[in-house]
Amino acid sequence: MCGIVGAVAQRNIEEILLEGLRRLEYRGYDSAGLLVVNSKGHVNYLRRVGKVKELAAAVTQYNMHGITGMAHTRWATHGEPTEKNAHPHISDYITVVHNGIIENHEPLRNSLIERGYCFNSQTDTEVIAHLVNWEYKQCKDSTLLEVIKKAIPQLRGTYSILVMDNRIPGILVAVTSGGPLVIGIGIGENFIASDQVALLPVTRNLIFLEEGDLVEMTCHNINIVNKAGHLIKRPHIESNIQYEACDKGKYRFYMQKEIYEQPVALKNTLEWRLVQGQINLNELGSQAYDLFSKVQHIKIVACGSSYHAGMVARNWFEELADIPCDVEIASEFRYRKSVVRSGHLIITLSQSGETADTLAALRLSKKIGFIGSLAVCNVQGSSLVRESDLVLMTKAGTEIGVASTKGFTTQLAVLLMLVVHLGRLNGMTKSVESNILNALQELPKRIEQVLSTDKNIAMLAEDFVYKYNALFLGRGNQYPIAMEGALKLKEISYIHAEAYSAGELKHGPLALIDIDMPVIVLAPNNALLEKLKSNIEEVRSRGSHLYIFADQDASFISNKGITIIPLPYVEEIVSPILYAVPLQLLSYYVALIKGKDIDQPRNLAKSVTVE
Ligand code: F1P
Repeated sequence: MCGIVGAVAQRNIEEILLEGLRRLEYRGYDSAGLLVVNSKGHVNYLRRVGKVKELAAAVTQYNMHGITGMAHTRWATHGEPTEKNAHPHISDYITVVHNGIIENHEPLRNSLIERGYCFNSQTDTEVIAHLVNWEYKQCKDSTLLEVIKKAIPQLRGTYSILVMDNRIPGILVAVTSGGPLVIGIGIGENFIASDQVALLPVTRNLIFLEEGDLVEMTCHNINIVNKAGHLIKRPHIESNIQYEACDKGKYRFYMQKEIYEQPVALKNTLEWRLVQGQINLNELGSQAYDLFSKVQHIKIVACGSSYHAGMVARNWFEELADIPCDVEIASEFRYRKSVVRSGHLIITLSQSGETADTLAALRLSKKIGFIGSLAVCNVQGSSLVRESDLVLMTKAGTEIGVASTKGFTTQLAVLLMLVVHLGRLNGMTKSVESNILNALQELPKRIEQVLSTDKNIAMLAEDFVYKYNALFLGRGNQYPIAMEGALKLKEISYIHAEAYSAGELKHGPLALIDIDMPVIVLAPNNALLEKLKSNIEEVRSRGSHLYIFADQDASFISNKGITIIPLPYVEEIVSPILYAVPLQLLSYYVALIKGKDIDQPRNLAKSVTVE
């Protein structure tokens, strides 16, 4: 993961770099660093363990200034999150920041050690710094760009890097081998970063780099050489992204705010698509009509919560639109041979649009015969949005908490609308469509009702604080929601949680059941309820405490060993969306009571930009 930002200017850039890092912190936050060179050629260099605010405080304390430089916020891949492993890494006068992984770092490190280099860190990045330094020494008259051209073929992996020679302020060289990089063009100054949001305070005039691009950047010039070695021009794009300087308002945590924003996020996602009694996705344009008329199979690819949304959508596509659909974790899909059928459409799901494995899956799909791609995404201008044939945006607004909440529920809403859109082409009746439309329209109100019972869920959370494990059970479309609930609890409260399809209990997990294992059951009143009740009895008779989320009018009664959490009635089809919400609240409150860093849980990052 990691976020990188660089600048070549004629004014002090340290605050520009720090603001860039604050906006890139979603990519990693275990350490941060910055190196700037001032107009007299003096180098200022600082690294700190922890979040960007630690670095910012140190920068102020040391009164650092500079006109050329680079900064980095890290998500550790090679080496612990220590100051020594924080970027930038330096080899004499060569400075490097890096996002991604150098896969052959070990042989390179060994060979550089043999050549006399001493390593100060455990990172793969330091290998790049020494390698560039070595190549520089081999051809003393070469420019930094020429030297880097020699180093690149020796590096394997997916990465983006910035390099500078501290002795020559005013020049930055950047390389991208699959990792995102965007240039920001200023007036007499230029910038570069892993994500455009880092650059928006200084410019909206952008150039998105492509895989294999090598860039030499000064205050007045930007030279781009493509993978084939040709000097090329890439289009300038005026960014229309609204970066919401998200303030927590009355909330203590972003995750809390984002949970409570769901009724509005859903309204924003739905409203303009539900018109005159119809679900309208005309935004997809006529190209979509041609593509959809050929669709015979769907493959959904995603990671994390987005994968769970994909599992729900798979059931919807098969049940409502009669389209065979399978769903796969992106990191699995990209490394196995899968059979692509005729009329096979790939749908990628990603809140951020930058998840490395999901992007790689999309890129792979273009080579192996899929008829087209559609992305469901929450971030305008993200790589997934730019590279997909068709895009449906969720309108959740910026999601900052690492654990996805409104990103997930709005994804489900968009997917259900897409199911109807495709289902129509496959003969879905008007009455089925209007049932779904009504159910979707009701949803924001029902979610508000769930949110208004937050005090009960906060009380329930007390029961989980001293537990080490939890089991989540669901059937049908509640099974992926059970998975999502378990993921949320793991992510932010560090309680080990597993989800099972309730029917699988007897096939192993029942052995885990005892008084120390709370069991959370998702039990809306649907065709599988009777079956689920039998599963519930199997658990109850073995001593676990059951927490049953059920329709308020269902026939469950709180009893010894059973706590019922009543939820408002919604149409079965949208119940996965509604039932996700109390599980988000539950994990939020458990993490809150345990005093965890809810928005930035340990070892995680909002955007998983390495595989
Ligand atoms: C996928 C994901 C999220 C999770 C966390 C890490 O992201 O696994 O679901 O909550 O933020 O990344 P995306 O592809 O949906 O952006």
